[in-house]
Amino acid sequence: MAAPYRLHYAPDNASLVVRLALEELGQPYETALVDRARGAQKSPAYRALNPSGLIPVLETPQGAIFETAAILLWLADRHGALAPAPDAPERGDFLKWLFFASNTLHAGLRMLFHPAPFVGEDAAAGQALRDHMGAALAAHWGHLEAAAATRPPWLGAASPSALDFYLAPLLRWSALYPVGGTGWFRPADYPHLRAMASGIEARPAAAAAIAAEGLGPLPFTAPRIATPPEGSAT
Ligand SMILES: N[C@@H](CCC(=O)N[C@@H](CS)C(=O)NCC(=O)O)C(=O)O
Repeated sequence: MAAPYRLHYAPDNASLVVRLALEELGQPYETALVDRARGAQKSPAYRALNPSGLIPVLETPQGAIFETAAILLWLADRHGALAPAPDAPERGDFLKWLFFASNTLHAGLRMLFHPAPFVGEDAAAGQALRDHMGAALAAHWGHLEAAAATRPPWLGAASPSALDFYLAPLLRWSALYPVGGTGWFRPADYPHLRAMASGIEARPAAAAAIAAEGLGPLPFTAPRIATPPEGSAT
């Protein structure tokens, strides 16, 4: 590898979170497109990097790392940025919301977007799960909005955190997917989170991601379906 990092990505996938963090950190990295149209994330070669066959993977000098939150935390610790230091008083609060974003919010969105792995192909069962998850996810976003309203240094501050770079894409996907099924998500209910997303949009990291993945001019506050220059965004 010529650069210290290689990001295995697909446009507008969870790899976007890692791309934003790498850009913000100013770290050189290579990209490797994972061709979802061919199911390349389930290939033996990719599973050798991430046995669950999910995007992203970040190859590092210390080996391949998967799970978005783990990559964020590893990068933050390694580069001493984007997160409160391990001994900082706000470290615990930062960690609990980072893991909430990953374990609860992101995982819940996956169930909303793709109900079939959880309830099978029955359309009514899929819709029932989507209805349930929509209500649950609106509550999850409400918890994060309440946290953001307290103006902590790790959510929506002038200097963005790894959590901000995780939540901005999650806001985007909540507003976009499933196409025709986003009625549960009311952006106006989350003014502090929208302000955070607007701040992220103004950063060079977002400009780089927009160019690389075709995200549109306001990817986090007024998202539209990606038109990536290469690869498929689905
Ligand atoms: N828990 C994983 C979830 C990652 C994830 O949901 N990846 C999606 C793309 S956004 C994926 O690889 N989907 C392809 C598939 O399910 O086969 C993480 O945090 O990295």
